[in-house]
Amino acid sequence: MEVRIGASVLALWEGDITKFPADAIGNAANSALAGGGGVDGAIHRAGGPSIMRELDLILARTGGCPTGSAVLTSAGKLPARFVLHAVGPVYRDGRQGEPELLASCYRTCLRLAEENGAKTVSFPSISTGVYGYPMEEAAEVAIRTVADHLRRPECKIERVTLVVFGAAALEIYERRFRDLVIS
Ligand code: AR6
Repeated sequence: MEVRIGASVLALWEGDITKFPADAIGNAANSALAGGGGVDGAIHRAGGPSIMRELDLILARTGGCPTGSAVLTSAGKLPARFVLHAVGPVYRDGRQGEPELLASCYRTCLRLAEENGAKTVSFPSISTGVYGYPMEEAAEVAIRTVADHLRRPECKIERVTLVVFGAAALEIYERRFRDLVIS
């Protein structure tokens, strides 16, 4: 499923994000940039050790990455030039600034992608695994935030693909996608 927004395309895809070619691949990381399970584990396994070496240098320089922000590395053996390591919020009750922090992850990644000349970007559903963000609410934030970015006349990104894992997540994203950007 995909839709044209301004001069760009927003698409949905189900599957393993490490198999999906894009100039920049989003990751759901943690503020210690320490690697982990879920999509983070898959990205490091598929990309190889060079990604963690770059993150270690960033960590030494900055002390980590705050929630709601992101850092960029190269992509090792992944079918991409860059990985955008975003730190999503841990979901508590939705009233601790989670939606704004989650939106800020997507915005920061898109800005970093543009600054580095990436034209195509893929994102996993940040925060919806270990960090417990309800899929329905996270889908709304992801779709709205990316669509808002693509609508800006100065947007340089040509295609963003939201890559979700599993049929249940796809169904939720498709429903929100129809409500928010197709109808
Ligand atoms: N491709 C696409 N999506 C995936 C993949 C994959 N290969 N694997 C999992 N997902 P999570 P978080 C989906 O837990 O909630 C890590 O340990 C998954 O189904 O990866 O932001 C980090 O190091 C879910 O919908 O990220 C952090 O410590 C979504 O990706 C912490 O987990 C995000 O799930 C971050 O937690």
